[in-house]
Formats: sequence, C-alpha cells, structure tokens
Amino acid sequence: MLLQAVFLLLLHCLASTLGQYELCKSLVSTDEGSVWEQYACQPKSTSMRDYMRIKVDPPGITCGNPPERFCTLENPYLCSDECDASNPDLAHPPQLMQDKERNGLLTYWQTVTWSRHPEPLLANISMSWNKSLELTDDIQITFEYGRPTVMVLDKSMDHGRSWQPYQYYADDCMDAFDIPPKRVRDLSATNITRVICTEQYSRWVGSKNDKNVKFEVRARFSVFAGQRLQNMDSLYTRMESMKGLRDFFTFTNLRMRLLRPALGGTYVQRDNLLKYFYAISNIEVPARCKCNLHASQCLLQDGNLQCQCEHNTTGQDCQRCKKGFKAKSWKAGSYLPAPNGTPNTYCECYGHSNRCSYIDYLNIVTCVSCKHNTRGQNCQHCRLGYFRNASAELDDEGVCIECNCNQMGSVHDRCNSTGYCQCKDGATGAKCDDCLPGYYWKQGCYSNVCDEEMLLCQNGGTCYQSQKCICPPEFKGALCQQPQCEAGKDCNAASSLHLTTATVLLCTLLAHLLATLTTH
Ligand SMILES: *[C@@H]1O[C@H](CO)[C@@H](O)[C@H](O)[C@H]1NC(C)=O
Ligand SMILES: *[C@@H]1O[C@H](CO)[C@@H](O)[C@H](O)[C@H]1NC(C)=O
Ligand SMILES: *[C@@H]1O[C@H](CO)[C@@H](O)[C@H](O)[C@H]1NC(C)=O
Ligand SMILES: *[C@@H]1O[C@H](CO)[C@@H](O)[C@H](O)[C@H]1NC(C)=O
Ligand SMILES: *[C@@H]1O[C@H](CO)[C@@H](O)[C@H](O)[C@H]1NC(C)=O
Ligand SMILES: *[C@@H]1O[C@H](CO)[C@@H](O)[C@H](O)[C@H]1NC(C)=O
Ligand SMILES: [Ca+2]
Repeated sequence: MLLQAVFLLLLHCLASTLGQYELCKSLVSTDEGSVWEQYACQPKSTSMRDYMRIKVDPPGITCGNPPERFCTLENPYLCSDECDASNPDLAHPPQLMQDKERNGLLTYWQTVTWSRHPEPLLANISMSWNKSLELTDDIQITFEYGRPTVMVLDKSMDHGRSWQPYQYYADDCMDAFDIPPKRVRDLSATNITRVICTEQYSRWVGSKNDKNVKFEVRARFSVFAGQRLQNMDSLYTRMESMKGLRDFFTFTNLRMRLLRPALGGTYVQRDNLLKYFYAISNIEVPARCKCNLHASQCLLQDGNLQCQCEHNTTGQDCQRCKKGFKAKSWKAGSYLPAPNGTPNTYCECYGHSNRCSYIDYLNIVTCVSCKHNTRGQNCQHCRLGYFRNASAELDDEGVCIECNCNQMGSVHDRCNSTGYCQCKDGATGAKCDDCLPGYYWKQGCYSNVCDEEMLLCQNGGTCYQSQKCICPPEFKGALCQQPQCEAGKDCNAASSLHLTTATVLLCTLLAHLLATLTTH
C-alpha cells in the first residue's frame, strides 16, 4: 500500500514535469507484482505548418506568369518591383507560406495585382492535413504589404466534404457581412464557441505595423484556464462537460477566402491598381493530433500523420478498438478525473450509454442511463425481465431479450440466463404458457377434473375440456358417479315432480267440484 502511495506521488511529480496527459501507461509495482496502469494521454502540440498541404485558387492567381510589375502601398509611385515565376529570385509560389525562413530572408506567396478592378480580387487558400487536429494556440497568418480588408476563415472536420465559417474578418463587419463586430474578449463561457466577425485584424495600420491576422485560441482558453492558462484542469474539465467545446477547436482542413485586399486608405485608387494584391509570408497552425486521448505520440507515416495508439485502440485517430477487442465497444479517453484522466478501456458502457459519471468519494467511473435494456456500472448486465442474447456481443443493441414470461403461468416476470421463466404449480414451458399433464389452461393451470385416462367420467358422462363431466340426467357428481336418486333416500328432484303432478290433479279435482257446485 505504502509503496503504491509513494509511486503515485512519484507519478504526480513526473506528470507535472512532463506536462499533462503525456503518459499513456506506466508500470506500477504493487504488493502483487508489477502491473500496467493506464492513463488518458495526448500528443504534444506542434507546428502543423510543416505537415500542411496547401492549394491556392483560382488557377493563375499566383503572380509572375506572365511576369508583372507591382508597387507597394507605402511607395505607390515607385513601381519597380517585379514578380516572375520563371526566375527563382523573383518568384512567389505558394510553398513560401510554409517554408522555414533562413537568415532573416523574408519569403512570401504573392498574387496577381488588382488590374481587373472593379471585378473583385478573390483568392482561396486551402490547407489540408488528412488528419483530425486540435488547435492548441492561435492560428497566425502573416501578410506582407497589408492585411486583407475582407476575408473569411473556414474549417472542415470531415476532410473537406463539408465546410463551416470559423471567423469573419472585415474593416467594416456590418458592411461586408451584415454581422455586428465582436471581439473574442466580448465572449463569455457560455458563448465562447460563437462564430464572430472581428474588425481587429483588418483595419489599415500601415503595412509594417501589424502584419498578423489571428484566430484566437489562447484568449478563448483563458476564459476557463485564467489569463496565463495556469488552470488547464479547469479547461479540460469543460472540454468534457461542455457540448461542442472540444469540437470547436477540431479540424481536418482550413480555408482562407480572401475577398478584398488592403487598400491603404478608404478608396480604391483606380489610376494605380498595381499596389493592390495579397502577399502571405507565413501561416502558423499550432495544434496537436486528435487521438481521442489514446496516444501520446503522432508520427508521419507514408506522408500522413498517424496517432501511435495505445489502450488497445487503432485507426488514424485511435477511433476504433483493435482486432480481438471488438466486444469492448470503443470510447474516447476522458480528461477526468484530474490529474491523469481515464483511458476508458476499463470503464466501458459497451455503446449502451453516452455518458460516464465520476463518483468522487468512491473513485469510480460509472455509466449513466444504460440503454437497450442493460444495467450495471458498465451496462454489462441485462435489466430484470430481460436475458442475455447468447449470439450477440455485449455491445450489440439486441444484447438483452425480453423474458416475456406468461403473466398467469409464471411466478414473476424474471427469467434465468437462458430465458426460462419460473412457473407456478402445473405450468410449464420456457415462458410458462403451457400446462403439465394432468392440468388444463384457463388463465393459468388448474388440475384436471376429468380426462381420458385416470379421471374418466362415469355412467355415460362426457369430459368437457378437462374442466367438468357433462352427466346424463340421472347422474351427478364431478365424475357423474352419483345417481340423482338413491334408493331409500328422499329424492328432492323426483318428489317435487310428483308433487307437481299431485297439485295438477288436485286442482283439476277442485275445478270439477267448483263447476258442479256453480251449475247446480
Ligand atoms: C473559394 O471557395 C468557395 C467555397 O468553395 C467558392 O464558392 C469560391 O468560388 C472559391 N473562390 C475562388 C476564387 O476559387
Ligand atoms: C489519408 O490518410 C489515410 C490514413 O492514413 C490514408 O489511407 C489515405 O490514403 C490518405 N489520403 C491521402 C489523400 O493522402
Ligand atoms: C456572450 O455572452 C455575454 C454574457 O453572457 C454577452 O454579454 C455577450 O454579448 C455574448 N456575446 C455574443 C457574441 O453573443
Ligand atoms: C490490451 O491488451 C493486452 C493484451 O490482451 C492486455 O494485457 C492489456 O491489459 C490491454 N490494455 C488495456 C488498456 O485494456
Ligand atoms: C440476438 O442477437 C443476434 C445477433 O445480433 C440477432 O440477430 C438476434 O435478432 C437477437 N435475438 C433477439 C431475440 O433479439
Ligand atoms: C434455466 O432454467 C431451465 C429450466 O429450469 C434449465 O433447464 C436451465 O438449465 C437453466 N439455465 C441456467 C443457465 O440455469
Ligand atoms: Ca515564408
């Protein structure tokens, strides 16, 4: 016990030097020997710029083919710069947005100039990773020669099949998008995932003063974790409990739609359109691979990022159980309880519950509201009145079958593990809806009154549905064994018949008498 406590303390120290959730498992010495302890884990944050695949649209938007002259907003009448795609020194291809700049040499992608004004100068920059990623810090796009006055940042979570706006940017949000301007600091915990339009990164401040356009992640994190992100536990707790928070920072693709370049003033100067264009020198995307808290490493394999899955999970995002572990349905790890989280390999709800609840004082995690007629800490049992479907895996929706005990024939509505109900006396069959020999069914099983073998109706009586003998008139009793009138005994039915005959005779006599008396 002491050893374990010391170890846990050690682990605590280790975890704090490593940073949170960097360890998936660890060999623990206990009184029973060494065992692996499993923890929720996630890869380090890294610069995803290095892994990004970049594409610009429309074709021909990159300058230099044919070679072109351009000016700058600060020196609008000194138009001596040239872009030439065929000359490496004067070319500005897209890859210069993600290169490592050496010796302070600025390199950037540049578009054609706005020579076709008033037709808008539009450009799309699509960034894909073929991997789910989670933002860990601000996205930062560096524009040389001024930031666009109108642009949209979009994201996709499904490899570009569907897109959603992530943030709008304009020097006048109402004018450009009909959305009132907001800043991230206007947001509170409840609406932190709101998509806003900001004017903060589009106003003209001189092209050298502020070149960056940001998507603020740090400021959003700080709403939960404090100004210096000193309370990350609090953020991670929110990630677990607040719907949509984790997804808000998750993406597989990003897209910038550049809709209007920097103007350097209020109006477009039609006589000098060579000073309007877009130029981007760098795109920073600090993020980590999304591995569902089942991997601490994410490596490049065959040109794609791939989580190095632990906890018997597999897949690009550790989103599946490994072969042979299919019976345990997959579940993402959890940041809770702090500080090490739960890998959720032991706490399984087998897909019958979406929610686990951590019970602090018992230090256990338990499934909440098990569905599909299951129950138990892991939804691993069938509810009373149901039994386990032997041909279904534990995570099958049809794992529990209703007992369906006959209400009249069975003692209660529960059954044993093969579906057999407990029958009342005389009842039989798996569901107790049949009677044993010697019993008949009438809302339950009752002992036979008569039958064809042992309990024969006598004296010519016939057995009606084992329930009663139908006797000839002269006999009575359950089996027609009694004559109606036994010798030497008063026969009620017979004497009443004689009485009736006597009464009729008497009445006839009286009538005659009366008739004789009245006629004389
Ligand atoms: C940019 O992408 C959007 C969305 O797919 C599309 O509607 C638009 O035409 C694209 N613009 C250019 C210049 O390719
Ligand atoms: C994306 O990644 C998956 C899994 O690593 C791989 O099978 C697929 O070929 C990749 N697609 C592209 C376009 O690279
Ligand atoms: C977010 O909520 C705060 C207060 O809860 C409110 O003042 C603010 O206007 C909201 N922001 C948006 C964009 O709705
Ligand atoms: C993963 O599978 C191995 C081999 O069966 C087992 O020993 C180990 O406990 C499993 N790990 C987890 C976290 O379930
Ligand atoms: C038992 O499970 C099997 C396999 O999933 C399924 O096909 C079958 O319908 C289930 N039986 C019942 C009675 O639900
Ligand atoms: C369930 O009950 C039936 C009938 O009593 C019996 O034959 C069967 O062996 C029982 N099954 C189990 C697993 O106890
Ligand atoms: Ca560059």
